[in-house]
Amino acid sequence: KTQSALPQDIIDRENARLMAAHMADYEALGVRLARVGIDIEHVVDRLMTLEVGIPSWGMVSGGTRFARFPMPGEPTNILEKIEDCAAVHQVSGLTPRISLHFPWDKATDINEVRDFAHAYGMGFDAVNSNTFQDQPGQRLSYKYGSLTHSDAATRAQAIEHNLECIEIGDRLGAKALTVWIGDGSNFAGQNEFADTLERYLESMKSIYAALPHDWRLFIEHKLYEPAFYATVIQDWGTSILCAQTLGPKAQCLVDLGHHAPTVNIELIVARLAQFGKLGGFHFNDSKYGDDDLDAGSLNPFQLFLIFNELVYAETRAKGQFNPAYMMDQSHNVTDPIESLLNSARAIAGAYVKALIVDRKALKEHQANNDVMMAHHCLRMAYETDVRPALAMARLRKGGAIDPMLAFRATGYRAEKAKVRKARSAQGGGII
Ligand code: LRH
Ligand code: MN
Ligand code: MN
Repeated sequence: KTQSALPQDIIDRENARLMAAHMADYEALGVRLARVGIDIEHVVDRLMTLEVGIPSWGMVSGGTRFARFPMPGEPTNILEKIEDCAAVHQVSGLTPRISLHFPWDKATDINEVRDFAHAYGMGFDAVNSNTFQDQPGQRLSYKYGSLTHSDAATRAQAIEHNLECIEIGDRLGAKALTVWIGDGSNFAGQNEFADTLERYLESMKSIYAALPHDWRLFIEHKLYEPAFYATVIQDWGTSILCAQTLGPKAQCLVDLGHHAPTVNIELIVARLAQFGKLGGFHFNDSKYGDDDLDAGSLNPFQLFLIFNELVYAETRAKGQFNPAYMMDQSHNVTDPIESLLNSARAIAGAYVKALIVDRKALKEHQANNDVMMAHHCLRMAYETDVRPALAMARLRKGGAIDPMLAFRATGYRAEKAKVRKARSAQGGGII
């Protein structure tokens, strides 16, 4: 790594200012955890292995179909997006990879993109294909579907795009392709449920066949939008059936926003993990449906319960457990860098709280059917203030005790506003 996105001396200065208080808090948490038989150093070591990918499409102000409100200094191209991702990683120490989305991130010179990222110490997470929109000059339209389209030539075009994504991803060092399609129907009778799924599997078989040996294929489900009557890959049931049909490299990706409001997502996570089909996550939070709000910003207890399942699944899997953690958020009214820092903190916090659950005691309470004590066991971990452990992990990775304050202190966005062109507010949409 030769480049820094943010001036390190300002981060160091901020850390120095907060150091004495941080050390006192860390020591107090260490004492507290030791009392219940947990070594804080062990927790910090585990946290330091956690890595979460950043969505390239989340680096600019998002929008709804109604409007987009761009902010001064937001990135105008893929290289600037990578630079902003590097800024997030520099202070959080948690986000060393960027997940690209094609053709949105299509660059003429892939090697330049790769080298630019590497210079900042950044790598690449799963690449995403996009057959849910038409691009200028595209031969066949996806209006009535892509991988499941009734027309074979349109399906072939969508397959071809996915193959290109694999090829580009391979050159970047990515190891997975995430496929989310908007295919489905808006009216009863528009198409047959069985026929569209059959065509999906047929298309996905061709994509699966093109995967390099060490790649995975993530199937991302979502219950609705843009198909408002029925979506082809609508839930984890259809997703796991497809993953099982396709083979071992195919796994399910859980985007937290892609479920009906009352659905028990942690239960889905446990089921997928138990059958070796938990491929990864798109972390975010939502109140209604696919709101793409900051992870943990509305429902931190749910995020904790998800990590509680992940920690348990990891102990059961004995080394065979490797979900890809990524974020998928849309930042409509906040600075994307700050929202990603907000989410990084929430994700790391949920993980640490799951790590400090007294699993031995929990098992005993479960065996004794002591419902309240079992629940109490989870609550005690969840209600622990683990911020000093997060700060220590960040510090040891060269990051900031308080990433949000450090980032603000650098004045990064204002600096970028002087040199980056203002982007157009025209049009809604997610990009
Ligand atoms: C679909 C989705 C999927 C897309 C992204 C832009 O709602 O979550 O992951 O690729 O949004
Ligand atoms: Mn997603
Ligand atoms: Mn989504």
